[in-house]
Amino acid sequence: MSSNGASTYVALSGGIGGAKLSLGLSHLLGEKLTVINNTGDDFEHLGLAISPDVDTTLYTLADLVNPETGWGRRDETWNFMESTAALGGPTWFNLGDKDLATHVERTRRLHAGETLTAITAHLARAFGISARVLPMADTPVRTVVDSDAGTLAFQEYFVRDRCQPVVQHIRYDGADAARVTPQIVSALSRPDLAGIVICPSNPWLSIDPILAVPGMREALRASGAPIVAVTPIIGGRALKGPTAKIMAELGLSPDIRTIAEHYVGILDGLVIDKTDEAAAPALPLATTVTNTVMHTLADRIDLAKFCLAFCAKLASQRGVKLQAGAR
Ligand code: FO1
Repeated sequence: MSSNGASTYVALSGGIGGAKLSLGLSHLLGEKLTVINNTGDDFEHLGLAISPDVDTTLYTLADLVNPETGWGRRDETWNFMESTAALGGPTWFNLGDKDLATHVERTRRLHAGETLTAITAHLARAFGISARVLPMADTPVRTVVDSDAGTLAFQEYFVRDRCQPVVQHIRYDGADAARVTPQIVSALSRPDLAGIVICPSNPWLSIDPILAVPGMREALRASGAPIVAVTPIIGGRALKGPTAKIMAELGLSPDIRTIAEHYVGILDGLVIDKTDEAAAPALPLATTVTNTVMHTLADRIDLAKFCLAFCAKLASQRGVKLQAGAR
């Protein structure tokens, strides 16, 4: 067991919904939590290395995030953007003055040869975060969207074109060359690892890039810890972002069953919302029902608590099965 006997947990997260649950988990777990973040949204913009999902997790866990948008910093000023506009530079991707420092410092350290993992750990320390915040890889993996408006880099699709293009195919360029980092291997091989939580992020845009890293699925399964996911779809809709729209465009019905089928093979259990309770019995895996809508910090902590309890339940059931069918 770890230092004070408490168990450790790993969360997989991308986007704003993922960061919300990660905040709930961090309040319960502190340094016992490791968050593996999607970096498929990353891009180079204005010569800067931008890692939106990593930064959304950092700002959210540090209580620095803009509460209105869920990304960027609260109490921002926009002098840099105003001056960029005056010079005719691109302003479709808004970089606040405080947020800009994060990108400049990350870029400076990358040019000095530091890994994204080391830089992210430095930023987490600088922001006073006790959880471990990791990128999913230290080499570039880029989510690319083939659409009716052509092939788009993720932020062009998501921010510049406001998710309007019709998605035909999503790919993760660079995934084949990526490797599971030593820090992720270490977090997944701890004997006190008690559960893995896939946050309510967009499976296709935020979680699949993480699972596309060669060896990641195997490392997650080999950890022996129960793997649970919180549904990003409630009553056929996503609370935020283009999940339901993308599912329809990919020819998938935007419902719980599609999410369960998408994650089959990796999941031990699925947490669904009370709205979809009737669908639970027909799903092809262990399912549990609760309120998955997170408006307040208490909601985030309650959902996190529920996920940890679900992991414990699955682990004890697995234990019973093993004893019963002792092989
Ligand atoms: N999202 C927007 O909709 N508009 C923006 O101008 C924008 C700027 C931005 C800057 C830094 C950052 O870390 C995130 C930013 N985001 C913006 C959000 C970002 O596109 C998304 O959070 C993720 O890429 C998908 O979850």
